[in-house]
Amino acid sequence: MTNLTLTMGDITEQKADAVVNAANSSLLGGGGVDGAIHRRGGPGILEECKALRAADYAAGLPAGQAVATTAGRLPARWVIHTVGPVWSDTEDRSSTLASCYSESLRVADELGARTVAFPAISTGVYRWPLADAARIALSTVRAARTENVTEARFVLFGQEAHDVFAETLRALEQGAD
Ligand code: AR6
Repeated sequence: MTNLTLTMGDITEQKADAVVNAANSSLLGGGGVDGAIHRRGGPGILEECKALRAADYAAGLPAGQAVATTAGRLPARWVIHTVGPVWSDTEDRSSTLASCYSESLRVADELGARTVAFPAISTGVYRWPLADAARIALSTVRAARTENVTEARFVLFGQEAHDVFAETLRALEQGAD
């Protein structure tokens, strides 16, 4: 059973076995969480991402999937890179967003990670509305069954995101979903 916790802060400062990166399919870096992780974690992460592209993901990592690399100089052992869906007004991509969380947890579990820190995937550059993203993220992690992972920690970047996640979690716990 995974204990679900919420905190406010910068994901690159989290002490956890694994931190999840809101990457893009290229795995070669970007802005937001991705930029911060590569900047702070150093070049070792990009080297492993390039090797993954060359070996297994010539066309890039598809949205909804997850792969692990070293965490470089971050206070973590692994970075798990996952690619969120871009928000669409016309197409329901919720199952892809849910898959980011379940696949990241599956990879973490395989690695033997006990603590995993997640950002609010797709809620920045990819424009997913925060409350809906929170509902999908929290319900997916609550439903996941893990062997090794004992803590899934959501690291929210600012008070507003933290409040939305806290309110959504309360509602889910009260069975109001
Ligand atoms: N720690 C925790 N959360 C953060 C941090 C941080 N250091 N920085 C931003 N956030 P985003 P996405 C929040 O844009 O929407 C990149 O260019 C942010 O406020 O990082 O999945 C990639 O390369 C937001 O709530 O990820 C992709 O191209 C959330 O993290 C694209 O952006 C996610 O924002 C992925 O977009």
